Amino acid sequence: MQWKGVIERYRSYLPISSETPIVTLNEGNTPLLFAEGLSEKIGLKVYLKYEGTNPTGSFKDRGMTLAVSKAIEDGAKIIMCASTGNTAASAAAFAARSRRLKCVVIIPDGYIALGKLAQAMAHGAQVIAIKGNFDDALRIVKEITDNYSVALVNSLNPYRIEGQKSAAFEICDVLLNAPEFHAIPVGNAGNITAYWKGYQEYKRLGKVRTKPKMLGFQAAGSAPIVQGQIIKKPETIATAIRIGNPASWKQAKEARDESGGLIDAVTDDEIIQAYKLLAAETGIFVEPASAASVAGILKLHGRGYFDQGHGDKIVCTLTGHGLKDPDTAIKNIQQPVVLNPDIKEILKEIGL
Ligand code: AN7
Repeated sequence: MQWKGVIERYRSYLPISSETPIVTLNEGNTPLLFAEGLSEKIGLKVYLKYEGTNPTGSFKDRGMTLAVSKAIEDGAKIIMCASTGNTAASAAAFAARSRRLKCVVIIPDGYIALGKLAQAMAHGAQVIAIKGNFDDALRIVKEITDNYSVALVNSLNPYRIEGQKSAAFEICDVLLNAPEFHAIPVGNAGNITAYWKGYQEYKRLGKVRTKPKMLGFQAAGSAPIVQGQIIKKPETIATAIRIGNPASWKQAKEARDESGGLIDAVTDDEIIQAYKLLAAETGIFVEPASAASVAGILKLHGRGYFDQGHGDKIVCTLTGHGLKDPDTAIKNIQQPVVLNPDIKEILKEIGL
């Protein structure tokens, strides 16, 4: 039977009625891949939840199907978000899919990856770039959506969190329990909030016996939760998580503390190393922000954090596809050699 998206699959766990018009791109049902090399390195069973196979190439589609369906049910004509790129791409696609919503996105000029900008534009969103960062954009979008009849589809919208919790359900449905640890990049902190909600609900309903320790990772130059203060000028190569004042800050700390986990920072160098390792050794191409979860567990392994955990399972969410950000890929990976169309030259280069 064809997969029909996260609302159809998890309808009874979601605030959906028979009246809700469902807008879906058949998102979700993403692969959970065992990572042999990483498991050997770390001494736990490492699984990768690869969200890059969602229709717009990131986890945002899980929440957007719900946010957009509910916006239409509530009579909205226009949806709006601030975005470091992926939310914009997803909102634009679902608005197009609905065939009735106008979509407006506000992005930080010069700091969104090329693929995401291309998506938002291709799907016909109105794209407004501001001379400011994501936090400035979100402040403006909140003010507009508070005062005009425009639906906010950032993760402050509770339906976004409801949809995104489906990723935790999928993991539990495959592993037949929760993993011992769950590692995840943290930007605006909606996703760590959503996963923790999903895991808690499955535990409460008796679908799983345990809950994971939540391990969140921010980029070192954009780590307000780790530093305990707003970062006015966040910086990182991982533009998706270049956020200095996360909307779900409080909920992220609750996820960390209630689960007995942690939120730590990883440097851009650590992110790029993990990014290259994933591409070269697991066959999974992610965008830089996504590699923060793997960079994070490698860092924790380095300081002996997992030493007691042999045999345990850890799931890393890989939030978005590598093709989102071709510039970073080309800058950080070896360039092709250019040769004449001469078979001898080419054989020599290959070493045959
Ligand atoms: C690939 O699109 O905030 O902690 O505006 O695109 O839930 O914010 C994106 C965030 C991780 C962080 N990985 O998730 C946006 C936006 C990728 C992302 C995050 C984002 P949250």
